[in-house]
Amino acid sequence: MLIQNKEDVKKLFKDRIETMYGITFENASPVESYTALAGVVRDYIYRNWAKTNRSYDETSQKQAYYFSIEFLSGKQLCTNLLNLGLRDTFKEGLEELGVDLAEVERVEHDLGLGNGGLGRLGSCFLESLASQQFPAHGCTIRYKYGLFKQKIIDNQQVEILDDWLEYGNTWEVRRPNRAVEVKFYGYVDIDDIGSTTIFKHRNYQPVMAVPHDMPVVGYGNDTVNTLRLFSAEPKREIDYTLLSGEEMQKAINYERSVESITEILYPDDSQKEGKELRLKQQYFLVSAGIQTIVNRYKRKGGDLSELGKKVAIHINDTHPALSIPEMMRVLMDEDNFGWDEAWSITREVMSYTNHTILPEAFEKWDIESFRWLLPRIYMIVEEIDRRHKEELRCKYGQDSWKVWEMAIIRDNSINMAHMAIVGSHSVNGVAKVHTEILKNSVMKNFYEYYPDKFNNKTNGITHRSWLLKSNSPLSKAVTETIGDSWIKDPMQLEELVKFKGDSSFKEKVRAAKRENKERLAKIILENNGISVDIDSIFDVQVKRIHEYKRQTLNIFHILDLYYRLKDNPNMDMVPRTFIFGGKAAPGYYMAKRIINLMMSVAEMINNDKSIGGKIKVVGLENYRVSLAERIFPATDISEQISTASKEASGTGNMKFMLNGALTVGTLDGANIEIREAVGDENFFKFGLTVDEVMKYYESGGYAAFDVYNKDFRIKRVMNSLVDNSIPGQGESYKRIYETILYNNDQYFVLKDFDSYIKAQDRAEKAYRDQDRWTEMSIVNTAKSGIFSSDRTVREYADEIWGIKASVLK
Ligand code: HBZ
Repeated sequence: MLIQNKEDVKKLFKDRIETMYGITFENASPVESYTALAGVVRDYIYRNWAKTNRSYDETSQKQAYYFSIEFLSGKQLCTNLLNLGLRDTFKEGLEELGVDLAEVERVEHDLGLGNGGLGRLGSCFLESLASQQFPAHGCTIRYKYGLFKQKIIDNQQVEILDDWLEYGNTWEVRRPNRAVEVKFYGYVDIDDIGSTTIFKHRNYQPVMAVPHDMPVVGYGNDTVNTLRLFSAEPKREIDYTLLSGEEMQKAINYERSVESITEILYPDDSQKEGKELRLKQQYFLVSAGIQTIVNRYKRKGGDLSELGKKVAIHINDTHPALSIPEMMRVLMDEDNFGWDEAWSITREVMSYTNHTILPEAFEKWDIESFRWLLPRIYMIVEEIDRRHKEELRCKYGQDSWKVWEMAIIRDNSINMAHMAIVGSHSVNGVAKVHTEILKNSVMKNFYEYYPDKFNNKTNGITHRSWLLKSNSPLSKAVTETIGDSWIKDPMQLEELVKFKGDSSFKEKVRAAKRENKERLAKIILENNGISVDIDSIFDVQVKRIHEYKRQTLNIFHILDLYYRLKDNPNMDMVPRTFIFGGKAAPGYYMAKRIINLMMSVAEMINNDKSIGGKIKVVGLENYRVSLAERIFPATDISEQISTASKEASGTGNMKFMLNGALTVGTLDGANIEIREAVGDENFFKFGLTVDEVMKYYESGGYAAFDVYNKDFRIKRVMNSLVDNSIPGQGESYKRIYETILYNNDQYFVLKDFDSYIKAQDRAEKAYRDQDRWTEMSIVNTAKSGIFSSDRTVREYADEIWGIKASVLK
C-alpha cells in the first residue's frame, strides 16, 4: 500500500501493533512501537528494493561492491523516513495518536559496527550512492556485538557489551539460500592431470557465511541498494545428539569456534591486530563476498572473462585485501582460468583506499599462522609475490634493494598494503596532502613503479544525514533562503554567500545555533549533571582518543586558561564550554590515561567556584553516531588539532563546517582543503606544517625539554601534572608527562602549544563580534558543498569503478 497521508500512517501503525503483539497501540511499550513502526517502513522500502534489484538484473549494468570490515550507520528509522520523504507525514500521523516519533526513534539501537572515521565513511558513501542512483552496495560482517558502549566510572573508561541485536534487527532479511561455504585450515593436494594442475583443498573446516541484507534507501528516488552483512554459522550435516560423548564435544567445540568468527568487532582503530581470529574475520568477509558476487553473476548468465566490465570491488583499507588472492582462487580453482587471465581480471576488478600512514597500523601477517589457516590462499599469495619480484628484478636488476623494499612477503610476514597495491588497478588516499605523502614518501617506490595507479579522492560526508536530518533549525533557515535544491545538489549551498550580510538570514542562523546549543545543554545536564551557559563558546573535540589527535593539547590549553583565570579572576574572557567525546581502544594504555586526565580536569574546574563558571569542561560518555548528530549542530569551535601529517583526512572536520562551526586546526588532512575553501580569514590555523614535521622526524625530533624550560605557561601546565594539583589518579598524569618530556614529544604537543594558544585567542576575539562571527559561520556552511560524499562517490564511480548512475525502469 502506498503511504500517502497521515491517515494511512495511523492505520498501518495501529494494525501492525495489533497483528504483531495482539495488543492495541495504547498499550504498546516504546520497543514494541518502534518495532511495529520500523516494520511498516521496512515493508514500504522492500517494494522499491525489489524494483531496484529487478532493474539491476534486467539492465545487467556494472555493479560496485564496497568491501569494508566496518560500517557505522547509526540509527536507521529516521534516515529511512527522511529519504523516503515521509518523515513529516509519520510525525503528524503519530502525533494524532499521542505518539512522539522522536521518542520512538530514540529506542532504536545505533548500528555501531565500526570504530570511527573509516566505518562512518562507508555509511556516508552508501547513502550518497543510493541517493544518486549508483548501482553500488556494501559488504561487511554482521558482528553480534558492535563497538563497546563506553561508561565513565571514577573518571575512567569502562567498556560494556553492545548488544545491538537485543530486540532483533527489523531492517534485515536473512538469506540462507544464498549462503556460501568458507574453508579454513586443512591442506592442499596438488594433482597434475595432463598439462593442467589441480589444487584440491582437503580436510578443511567449513564455515557457512549467511548473508543478512539491509536496504540502503536513496533520497527522493526509488533506488534501494544493499548492505550485505555476513554471519558465520556452522555447517550442520549430522544430528549431534546421535554422536558419542567425545564426538559430541568436538562438534560443540566446532560450533563455538565458528560462531566466534562474527561475534565481536575489534575495538581498535589504529593498532594492527595480529590475532588469528582477526585474520579469520578478514578472509571470511572476502571469501563470502566474492563467492556471492560471482554466484549472482553466473546466475544471471555472465561470462567470467568479462567480470571486470560488470563488477568493481573496492578494498577499504587493507582489511579486505585478501580479496585479491581469493578472487584468483575462485577464477583458477573453481572456474579453470589460467594465471595470467585470472590476474588481469582480478586487477581490473579491484581498487584500494589507504586510510592511514601510521606505521603501527600497517597490517602484516606472520606467514606460519597464515599458511596454517589459509593454505591455498597462502600458495596464491606466494605466487603473486614471486611474479611481482620477478618483474621488479627485470626493471631494477637482480640485486636491487627495491625488490626487498617492495616485496609482499618479507621477513616471514605478508605485507597487506603491498599486496593491495600490486593487485589493484587504483590506489587512492583520502585527502590531497595524504595522497601526496603516500606518493612521495610512504609508497614512493610503488608510485614510481605504477605512477598511473595513484590518485586522490578527498573524503566527504552525506550532508543529508549531517545537516538535513540532524540540524533541522539550520536546514529550515537555509531552505527558506535559497530553496531546497541543496538537498540533492549540495554545491547550491554556495548561494548562501550572497546572504551573509542579510540581517534576517543572520538572525535565523544565530537562532538555529542557539536552539541547538540549548538541546545539547539539556543532554549535558541530564547525562553529566553539569549546567552550561548557552552564551559561552561551545568548543568541541569529538573523535577517537589518540595521541596523534592531541586531546592533550586541548587539555593543556584548558589548564593554561584556568591557571590564568585563577591568577586574575577578573580576566576579561568569553566564557567557554569545552566538550569532549570519544572512545579509547580498550588496550591503548595512553588513550585511557588521557581520558582519565580529561575527566579529572573537568571535575577540578567545574567544582571550582572561584572562577565564576567561566570555564566548564564536559566529557560526554559513549560518543557515537546518534550523539554526534546532537553535537555538531551545537558547536561554535571545531577542534581539528592533529599533528600535521598524521590525520589522513578527517571527516568530523567537514561535519562541523557544514553546521557552521569555525575550525581551530592544523594544516593536516582535509583541514587544508577546508581552509582553502573558506579562506584564511574564516579559519584559525596554527602549528607545524607537514613538511616541518617530516623534517623534524628525519633529524631525530626536537628538544621538548628546551621548549618546556623556555615557556613559563608550558612549564606550569606540565608541572601541574606531577605536583598533585589535579586530584585523582596521579599515576595517569605522570605517564602523560613522561611520554611527552622523556620520549621527546613524538606528537609535537609542546612545540605547537604557543601557536595553538594564539589561534585560540584569535578565535575568542572573533567570537566577541557576534555579527562578524555569524558571517564567518555562514561562509563555512556555504562552502561545504564540495565536502559532500555525493561529490566523493561520483569521483569513485567515474574514475575508479566505472559505474553509471541508473534510472530505474
Ligand atoms: O579514516 C580514519 C582516518 O584516521 C581519518 O583521517 C579518515 O578521515 C577516515 C576515513 O578515511 N581511519 C580510521 O577510522 N581507521 C579505523 O577506524 C581503523 C579500524 C580498524 C583498523 C584500523 C583502522 O584495524
